[in-house]
Amino acid sequence: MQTGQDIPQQVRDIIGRFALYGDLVECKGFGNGHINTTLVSTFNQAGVRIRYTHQRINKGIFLHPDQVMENISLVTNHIRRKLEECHVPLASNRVLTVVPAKDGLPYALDSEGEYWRTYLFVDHVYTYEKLDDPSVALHLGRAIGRFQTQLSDLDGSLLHETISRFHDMRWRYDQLRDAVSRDLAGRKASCSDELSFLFANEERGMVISDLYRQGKLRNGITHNDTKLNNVLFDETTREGTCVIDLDTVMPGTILFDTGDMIRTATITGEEDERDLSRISCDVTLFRSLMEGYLAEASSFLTELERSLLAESGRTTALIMAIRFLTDYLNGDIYYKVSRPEHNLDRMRTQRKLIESMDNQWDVLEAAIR
Ligand code: ADP
Ligand code: GN1
Ligand code: MG
Repeated sequence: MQTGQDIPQQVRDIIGRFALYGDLVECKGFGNGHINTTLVSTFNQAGVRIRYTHQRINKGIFLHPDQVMENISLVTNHIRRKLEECHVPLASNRVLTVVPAKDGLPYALDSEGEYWRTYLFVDHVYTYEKLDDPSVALHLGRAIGRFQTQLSDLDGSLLHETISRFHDMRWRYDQLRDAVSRDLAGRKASCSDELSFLFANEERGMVISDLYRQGKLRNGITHNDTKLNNVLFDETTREGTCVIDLDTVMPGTILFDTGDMIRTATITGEEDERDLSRISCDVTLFRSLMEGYLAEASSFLTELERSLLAESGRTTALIMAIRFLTDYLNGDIYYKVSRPEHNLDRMRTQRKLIESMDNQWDVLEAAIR
């Protein structure tokens, strides 16, 4: 943590471009995201301490950060309006609040041309990297179902596609094939078994992606990154109050979101766990997650969507396995890594999760029914 005069001038400069009052007294790195860089600052505003989140948007991944911020402003304003219409108290705990830059834009550029944004810091919340408590799974399911309900009447055509073909399974397999044939990091031989697994699952993996492409699944607005640690849980009520990390909010099928929620909430270990004996799909967590989700979403789910809920979890674990292995083969250019086999380890947990789901498939389907 940097306090007072220790805060580097570069950080002071970028924070100083936002419309914030008072004196910057502290700043530190925060969170476990794979993509953006997050800082939390503390300001003294005439004796009251207040915190903000500042994020550098990863320009290598989000090629148009201004469009990302346009989407986020649209979505957060829409949700805030809904909360206000329904007189829900404490809206700023329940939806991200974008703090504009001094020129009124929802982002600011630093001296190196990097894009930054600022949010109010949501305080008195927990985030989880993995779950073992079914009641948290229930709250997560509700939070994602509520988020989908809140966005159900927003016109998807107003949103930019911030990463094109993000959930397109065919394209992900093409990227994997490309990475295998280039073998840029010379790692192909070390993952032949993992590659066989992925190619053996190709046909089944296409089911949701193809139905979506053929227009057989509704096209709505989806978050596209509804992993467990992108939901903030209130310390007191334990409710999943605020869905964050909105960079990938785009048009899509709600199954992209149920999928990531199932993938990250039902796995019994962390995404990069090396001891695979700790990884499986926890049916008790799955049941509670679905109970919470369906309590919010039953009213708008179609029969087809409902029949594909378990499949969405399997599909998202598969697409993540493909993306992690592709990045491993490419020499770790996309995800932050802290060891050479980090992406390979991540792929292996997803594979183990899929195998565990397959072993309990009837139980998962029965839980939804
Ligand atoms: P990434 O894209 O890198 O995952 P996130 O937007 O998810 O970035 O932020 C990383 C972490 O920072 C989150 O998991 C959460 O713990 C924390 N965080 C982000 N924004 C806020 C906020 N407004 N209030 C409180 N915590 C936040
Ligand atoms: C990334 O930003 P973060 O860590 O929440 C990734 C997601 C993956 C996830 C895997 C823009 O999410 O798609 O599901 O890692 N985000 C992007 O943990 O690629
Ligand atoms: Mg995140």
